[in-house]
Amino acid sequence: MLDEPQNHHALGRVLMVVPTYNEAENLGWIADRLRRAQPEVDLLVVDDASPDGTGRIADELAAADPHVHVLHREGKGGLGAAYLAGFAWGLGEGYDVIGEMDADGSHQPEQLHRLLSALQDADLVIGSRWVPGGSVVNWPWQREALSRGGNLYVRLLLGIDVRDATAGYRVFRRTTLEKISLDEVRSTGYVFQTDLAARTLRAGLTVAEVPIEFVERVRGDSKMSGQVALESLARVTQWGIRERWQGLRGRR
Ligand SMILES: Nc1nc2c(ncn2[C@@H]2O[C@H](COP(=O)(O)OP(=O)(O)OP(=O)(O)O)[C@@H](O)[C@H]2O)c(=O)[nH]1
Ligand SMILES: [Mg+2]
Repeated sequence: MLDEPQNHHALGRVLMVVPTYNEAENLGWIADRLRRAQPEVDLLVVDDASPDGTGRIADELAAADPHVHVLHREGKGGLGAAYLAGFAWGLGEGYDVIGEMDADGSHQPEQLHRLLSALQDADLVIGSRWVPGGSVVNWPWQREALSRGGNLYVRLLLGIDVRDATAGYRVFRRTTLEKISLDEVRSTGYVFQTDLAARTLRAGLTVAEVPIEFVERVRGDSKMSGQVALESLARVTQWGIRERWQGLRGRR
């Protein structure tokens, strides 16, 4: 059954990367939930010198629990940059599976087993809001419309068959991260997620989506900004046009 925790030993060592910027109110809570839900899974906090002391909390958690690790970066460099640093660390440490999860409780550690189970037959698994069974708790309709619209735009323009390409609850096999040229990724904001899904498909690898219940943050401030949204729109449009252009030239 979907909701019964299962044995994921076949996957090897798993690391969840959690980027943080001013998540002092959330980090201890989410780390505790992950450790309880998946005692075998390690956690890497990637903190961008949060002014609210999140980095110090991460250090305390790491000192008390060998499954928790911390990467401190010098300043706010964006979600994508934080993940790239976290992936490099995880690959260097020899993890077999490396995942992504937000610190604000939107991605429930209690549902991680769904993603890990599906990874037995895929190269990337996305916890998806917009597949049957997926849902969002506490979103105003404008936010839902933006996410659905954004995903539709991505799907049409890039021609990728992923329902929730912008979602940030994911697990990758290490072999996937090794094949998708991470050194060429330039996206810093949330478009990073779409970028990596498209790269995985382009590399001929399989992407699976499993339904999750996404819970809007209840504590702390959002880091979503107009600038981040604009980066997404601009980059997706640019990729779409480039692929179309290359497709046309290829047919001549
Ligand atoms: N290290 C690092 N983490 C970041 C940065 N920007 C966002 N994050 C983290 O990335 C995760 C997602 O950011 P959120 O602010 O929750 O973004 P969101 O989910 O689109 O926005 P909300 O719906 O308001 O929560 C959180 O854990 C943030 O703390 C950054 O520049 N650096
Ligand atoms: Mg959030």
